[in-house]
Amino acid sequence: MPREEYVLVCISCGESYPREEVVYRCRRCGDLLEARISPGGVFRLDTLIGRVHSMWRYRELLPSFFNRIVSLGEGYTTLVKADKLAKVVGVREFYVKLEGLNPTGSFKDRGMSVGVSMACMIGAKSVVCASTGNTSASLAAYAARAGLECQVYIPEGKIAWGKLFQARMFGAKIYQVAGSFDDALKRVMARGGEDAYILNSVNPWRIEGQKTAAFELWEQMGGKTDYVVALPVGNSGNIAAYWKGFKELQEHGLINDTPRLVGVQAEGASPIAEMLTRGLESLPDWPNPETIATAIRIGRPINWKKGVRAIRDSGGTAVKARDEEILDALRLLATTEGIATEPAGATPIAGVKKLVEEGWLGRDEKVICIATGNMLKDTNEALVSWNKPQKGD
Ligand code: AN7
Repeated sequence: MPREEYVLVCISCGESYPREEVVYRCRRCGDLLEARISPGGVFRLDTLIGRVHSMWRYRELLPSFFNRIVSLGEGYTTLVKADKLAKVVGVREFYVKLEGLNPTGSFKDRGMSVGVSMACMIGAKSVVCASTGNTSASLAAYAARAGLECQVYIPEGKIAWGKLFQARMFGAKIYQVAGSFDDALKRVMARGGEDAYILNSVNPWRIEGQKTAAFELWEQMGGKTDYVVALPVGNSGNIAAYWKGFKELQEHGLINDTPRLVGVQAEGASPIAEMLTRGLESLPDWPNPETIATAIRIGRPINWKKGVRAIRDSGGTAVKARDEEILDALRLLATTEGIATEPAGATPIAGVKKLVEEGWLGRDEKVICIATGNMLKDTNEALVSWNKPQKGD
């Protein structure tokens, strides 16, 4: 079978770059880049049987040119059917994808497997990212496995302890930045990756790994696409990755229709939802993002153009959830189904509840919510407010 061909293409002006060029923004117009693939062949449902139980089972639509694949067995995560939750929320079928089962406990591992493999390919000695927590935990682990030095920039005091512990355990150099994630990312991007390969989701190879979650939903749902997929949105790299995955399945004739994608943001950090609900043409300024879902405490999503395109082109929508609604959704999921996630991972459930109440989602719908991170990462007791001692206890 011929090998796939890859090239990096600007999403605005179409300028292209060789696949191994280290470039994060189009040099002509400054916009985002996308890794574009011409596959040598494609999988079908039956050709996947017996393949490795990781995202690398979809090898025809992933890079095969690496000299080494840095993998910890990421992907192929469980999709749980949640019948009680379907009843409570008021839809026909409800599923939750447990991305917290990935090696470091979040979906970021999919992107890091491809991204760190690329870092090895180009001969990088050091990798760097800004992070609200999960990206840093994941990059630190994959860098350790690959033998690379890892630097992470995090907003001081604003990431969950479990995630900070992971980055330290995996040996990353940790820099705390006064300010938000957006300030930390600005710091990383300003240095331009001169001494380290940047592995935030502005790096198109991250998206290549994360798109495999869409292939998995297609496989797990028996080749069907008659559902809505709801995801938490921070930088909006992940929702863009799901859209890329579904579009590729469509381009290769594996599906006719694509699912609608719903992006859910925490109200205090919701520039994309604000932009879409108000019909704005560009992202509103959001200088002080704030939410208990620290993973998505992001005011200036670097991938907003890709994310907005994914939501619009899929016929989906964006919705906001208040912190109390996110925590209610988390408790609901936990107590009705025995599934839990970190707060950001419960935002899609809060969003879906709202969309059912508003009538955007009909009672006949099948809904898949992506629980993006493991519950044990963020065990801040303030979250479990229902256990606060009551007066008289
Ligand atoms: C659990 O770790 O941005 O919309 O620096 O950790 O692709 O940004 C985390 C994001 C959702 C949002 N759920 O995904 C980081 C970081 C969880 C997350 C998101 C994140 P994007």
